[in-house]
Amino acid sequence: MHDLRAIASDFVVSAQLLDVVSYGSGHINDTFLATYQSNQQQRYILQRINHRVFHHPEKLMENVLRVTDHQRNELQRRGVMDIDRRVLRFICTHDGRPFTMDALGNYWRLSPFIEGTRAYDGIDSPELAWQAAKAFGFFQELTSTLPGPRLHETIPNFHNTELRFQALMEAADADAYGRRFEVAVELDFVLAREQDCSRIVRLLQAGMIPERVTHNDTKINNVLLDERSGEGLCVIDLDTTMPGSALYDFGDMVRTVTPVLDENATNVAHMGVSMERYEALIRGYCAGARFLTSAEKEQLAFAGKLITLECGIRFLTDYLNGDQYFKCTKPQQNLERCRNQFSLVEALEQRMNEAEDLVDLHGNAIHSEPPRAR
Ligand code: ADP
Ligand code: GN1
Ligand code: MG
Repeated sequence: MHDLRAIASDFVVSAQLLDVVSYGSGHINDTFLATYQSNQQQRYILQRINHRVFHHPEKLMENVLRVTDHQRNELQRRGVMDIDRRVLRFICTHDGRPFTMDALGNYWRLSPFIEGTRAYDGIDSPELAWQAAKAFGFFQELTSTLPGPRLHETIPNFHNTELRFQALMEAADADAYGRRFEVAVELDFVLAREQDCSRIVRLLQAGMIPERVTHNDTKINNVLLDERSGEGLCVIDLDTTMPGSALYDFGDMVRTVTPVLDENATNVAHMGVSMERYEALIRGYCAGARFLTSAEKEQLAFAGKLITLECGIRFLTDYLNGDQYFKCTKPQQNLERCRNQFSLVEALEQRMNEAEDLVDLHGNAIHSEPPRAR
């Protein structure tokens, strides 16, 4: 579909391109693994930025470079050695830009593949949950000192759950694809939780919780862990790094680390939550994000449920709108994804008191060690 060799040749890499293959499981961008040969093999991630979703890729890349440059400087200042394994780097084009455009108006970027690491689509181990959460928390700690103007909002109102609720209601009213009759149960599920959609947005608007530079897509496969030691090394997929709330980042970790079934599972009657991994997440995140205020900590447990509800709302809205946003490989996939997320919302609701107790127990302690295996 794309002339990947021609695109790759726009970037300054002094090696011969061997092959380019599709890579990863993201829902938005197109990701490829490009292998080059010089004295030895070198691998890179070649990525098409989805400009139907990200309307201003130049501004997006400006954000990403500001954030990664700052993080690199901070790590240097702190005497960290293996910085290239801890911060993404982007290869310039022959005319000095961090991305190229193809003849069809697509935007592409190239980043060295960080070897000896792994991104997990789901994890069983509390220790890895701790490592991932610590790395995401540390990412926020590093960006908290970002100088200069406010970052661009690459997708405005991305986590404004109140507006996500409204968008769903509008899609249901319009019913452009005649699918509303299939989703009556799901719409009732959301209507019963309308108040929840406003809670964090209102706290932010009232200044009760602070706006921070956050990642906003802290899915577990967006952090690279060291293949051998499991250490959380590098936070990736920085397209939505912009002003937000720390709660959204913690919430998305809960959404993707604690469920016993992954996001694509359809046997949702078996959905449940691993409280062992939940506890590890709280401990890891509070170890990395030492700046959290007590008002934020009070909402941590709720945030997990909220972001899961929001994600389900987004899948359902996209289903009603004819699957325009998330990549799909089969019919009704967005509806299945929505049902998966809503079953997780119910499972999280059942464990809410326990989750709140865990936040009370660990929220103020700084655990610098991963949890011990039970
Ligand atoms: P998407 O927007 O498609 O989710 P990501 O930037 O998250 O794109 O990349 C998809 C996958 O590619 C990741 O989950 C990870 O496995 C891998 N990946 C991306 N960048 C790198 C990198 N620099 N080094 C190693 N693996 C990477
Ligand atoms: C998308 O691109 P990816 O797969 O990391 C989406 C997230 C959703 C996630 C659900 C820019 O993330 O917001 O939570 O799918 N990214 C964007 O799996 O919309
Ligand atoms: Mg990703």
